Amino acid sequence: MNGAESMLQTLLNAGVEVCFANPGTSEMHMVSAIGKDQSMRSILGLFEGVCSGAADGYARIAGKPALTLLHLGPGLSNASANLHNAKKAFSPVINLIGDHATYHKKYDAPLNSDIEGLSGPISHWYQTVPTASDLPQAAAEAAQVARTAPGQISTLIIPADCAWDESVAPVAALPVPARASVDDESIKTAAQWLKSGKTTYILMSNQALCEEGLALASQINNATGARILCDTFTPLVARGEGRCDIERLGYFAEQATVQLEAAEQLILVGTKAPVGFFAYPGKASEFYPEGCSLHQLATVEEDSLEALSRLVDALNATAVEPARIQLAKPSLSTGEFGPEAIAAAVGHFLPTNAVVVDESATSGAFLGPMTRASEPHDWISLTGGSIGYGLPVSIGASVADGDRKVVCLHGDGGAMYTIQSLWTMVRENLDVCVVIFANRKYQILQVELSRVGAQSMDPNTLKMLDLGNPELDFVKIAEGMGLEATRADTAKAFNDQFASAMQNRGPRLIEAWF
Ligand SMILES: Cc1ncc(C[n+]2csc(CCOP(=O)(O)OP(=O)(O)O)c2C)c(N)n1
Repeated sequence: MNGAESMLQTLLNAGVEVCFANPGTSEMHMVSAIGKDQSMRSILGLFEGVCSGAADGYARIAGKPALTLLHLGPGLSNASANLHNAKKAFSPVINLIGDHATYHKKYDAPLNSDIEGLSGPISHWYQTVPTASDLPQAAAEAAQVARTAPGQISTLIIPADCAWDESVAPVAALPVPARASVDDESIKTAAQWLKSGKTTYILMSNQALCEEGLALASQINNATGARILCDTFTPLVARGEGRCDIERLGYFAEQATVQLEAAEQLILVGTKAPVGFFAYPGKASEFYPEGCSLHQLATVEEDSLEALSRLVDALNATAVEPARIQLAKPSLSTGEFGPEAIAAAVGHFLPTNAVVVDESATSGAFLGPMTRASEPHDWISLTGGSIGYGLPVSIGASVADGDRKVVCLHGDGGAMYTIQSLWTMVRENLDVCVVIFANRKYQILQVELSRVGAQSMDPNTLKMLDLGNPELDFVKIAEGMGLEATRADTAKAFNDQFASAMQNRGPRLIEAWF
């Protein structure tokens, strides 16, 4: 067995099943090993940011890592923005980065670069393999690190000769450490705070936002009156019928500070203290009021679910009923066409167990309330603020579970970053419906321009925030990649097109033109 073959078998042993690839010459032995073996599903992305975003989406739904297969430093660089988003989502990902053969490095050939230097910022762990015989063990460690809670990114740099040289036998899966339990003191403090009579809020994210975590939080809310909130941007939240409601912290400081202004005590579960997405001149960075005490019930690495369950016990609230959402779909709009009408249709037609990937940006204001009591679904958000994640993440989510309808709600500006994702959706026949909010501008930046105090209505300034000249035609763009696409510019047209997309399987795109 050569290094690539033994590495592949090692990764299969560790339960890794999918590879999102954009390879080059230095990865040919890995491509060949994957192709010959056929146990690993390999999916071509036409840009490395598609591969890394897809691996993120896959991890969020499958709860385990996929591979990216990338071409040296430039390939990794192209993948980095969506690896950043994945890292902020605590998505497990294993990057395989090909490099020049060990003996070729010294010539500093054109593609030579500091791959380790590029790996550090987007990885929890990276390693350059020294020989083919070291590759299987390194691959097993990469899988182990990726699967270690809360989910990590490992980057394995593989010189070409380490892939093609004779290697040793594949390595069995290494044990993955269990999530750490929080100590008793942490539970005791939280219980005391909740019984203290002071106004106490609980802010949750990550693992705590699964169906079970939300139900435990609802029990705590019912037993103590504590207000429960979640971060603005969260990897995945269980929503809709039968799930328990959670209030999302607003994006703008004006919203979030008002939501938290009465808090005397803030308990954090699987997240950090809430701060602004950006600083604004003269405004505080912290969203919580001055003098508010903070208690970290569970860090993101620790077992939030177990901590919440022990807290429910400590509050004697195990018999308290969580408040579960009753199905109540919004009525369809027939009036003015825009984000509100679109949100109503999404909430109305969303099928059971759908995955919603949200990069709707400013067009998403109505989506939360309109889908609150829809069919049960999972909601995925942009955790790292690097736009262009939605289309690739939708690929990965659909690959992770092909039985679930994926609905990707995307701003037109963000969509152009990784638009070649549409091609992979068609090629893999993924059940993804993409809705493009075609407002033909960087609307959020037009808002931010005045919020940061940089007021300028100069046409040259506004030109940098406008997408209207020339106009993007997403129907033609999609059709150019073989994707069935339509434009809707009335509520009626959108309702009909979205209903049909929800009833039929397979990839399609609706350009919502308003
Ligand atoms: C990688 C990256 N580049 C640039 C930005 C800055 N940025 C934030 S939102 C945005 C425009 C989003 O436009 P669109 O998706 O059309 O949504 P809209 O603001 O119109 O609602 C840009 C360029 C970013 N967040 N990430």
